[in-house]
Amino acid sequence: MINVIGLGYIGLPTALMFAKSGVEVIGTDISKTLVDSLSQGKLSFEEKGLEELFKKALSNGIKFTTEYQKTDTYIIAVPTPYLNSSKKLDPKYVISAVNTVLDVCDKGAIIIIESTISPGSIDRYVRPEIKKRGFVIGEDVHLVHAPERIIPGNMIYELEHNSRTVGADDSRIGEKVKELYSSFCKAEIVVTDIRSAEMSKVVENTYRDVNIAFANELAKICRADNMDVYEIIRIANKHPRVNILQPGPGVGGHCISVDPWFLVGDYPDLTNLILTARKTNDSMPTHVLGRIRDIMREHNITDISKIGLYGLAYKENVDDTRESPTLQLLERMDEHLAFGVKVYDPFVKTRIVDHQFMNFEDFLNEIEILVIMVGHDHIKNNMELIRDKHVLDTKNVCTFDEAYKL
Ligand code: SAJ
Repeated sequence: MINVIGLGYIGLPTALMFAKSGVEVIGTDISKTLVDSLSQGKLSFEEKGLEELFKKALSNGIKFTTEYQKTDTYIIAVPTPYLNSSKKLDPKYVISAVNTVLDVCDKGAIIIIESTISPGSIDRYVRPEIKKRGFVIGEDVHLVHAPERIIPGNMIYELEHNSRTVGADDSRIGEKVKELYSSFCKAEIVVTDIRSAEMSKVVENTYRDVNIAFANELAKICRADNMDVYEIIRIANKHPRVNILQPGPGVGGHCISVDPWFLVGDYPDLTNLILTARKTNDSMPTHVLGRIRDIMREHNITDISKIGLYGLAYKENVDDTRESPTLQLLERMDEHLAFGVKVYDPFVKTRIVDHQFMNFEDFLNEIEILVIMVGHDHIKNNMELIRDKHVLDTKNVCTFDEAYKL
């Protein structure tokens, strides 16, 4: 039996995959409301294929509880926020989960940390905590770091098909954990040490952030000369060794916009490129604001309430709004501007900002300038409804030439 601790965006699908594959799973979360609703068969977020996987896991007997279980394997997938002031990892949830595991576990238990942590965190925060409690690591408990790589929007497929990393102190324990993940992961599972597993995870997300920043900088360069950045990237990508990503209104989500800060926080003198990339991506909502002002000027529009932002999620076809470029943009608009601006997202069904509409047509009826902040399929399928607006298309999804670009 395994105990998966933290039933959020990563822990829940992982627990369900194990259960679907026939592993006995108990899912634990501190939120009683979440545990109750999962026990009643209600999911907490939307994701392609999750509903079906959930049904299968329930029929295979997965249980949800707020209590940690006595078992031999624990998977910790709790949040790892960073401290805004220092940009360093805040390990409080991981530490608290590890401590509660120590309260209940048997001798020889394996504690697998799946949460993304900054390189060195296990040495810095987790080992001292375990030692303080009088446990001998490698005898009383075994430590493993097994970060995930799944992408929201395609999580279930990627859980099965992405390669994974398992970092362990003891390679025999690493092999044991590899076998456990092989129950659902069909791709290569690399066994390494804990420091390498921590570092490679953060490096992967930082690589993507730096590459998106390059595309975003190109968008600014092309705007300065009134050139079409998408055409430039399309042509450049014909080169066999060039693969430029897509510019956009900013980088959101809880991974790519967060993990590079762990490196910047720990190695401030060695991370010029990474820091500049972060700043470039963080500057994109301000760039969008400049483009909105251009359009208002061009069409003599002064009424801010005629602006509509389409999309609150951090990217297409998901309902997750963490660090979303739209929220960053709203924060940066001065109070006067933010006051009247309208917002709509078909995936976000609870009201989280002022002037948020729940109906697309009502939203369109109120606005003259439509800013596409997220390229949901929904907007791609509704092009005919937006043709009469001044459209600022920050995601290059419009099929008509009149749309303004980044
Ligand atoms: N974005 C762009 N241009 C692009 C690609 C993405 O502006 O060409 C933006 C998106 O719109 C979004 C942000 O970047 O705002 C991040 O989106 P994403 O789809 O690149 O990545 P995430 O945050 O959903 O998931 C990432 C993935 N990491 C990598 O691709 C290296 C995923 O594999 C990780 O599992 C996940 O972080 C995580 O949990 O760490």
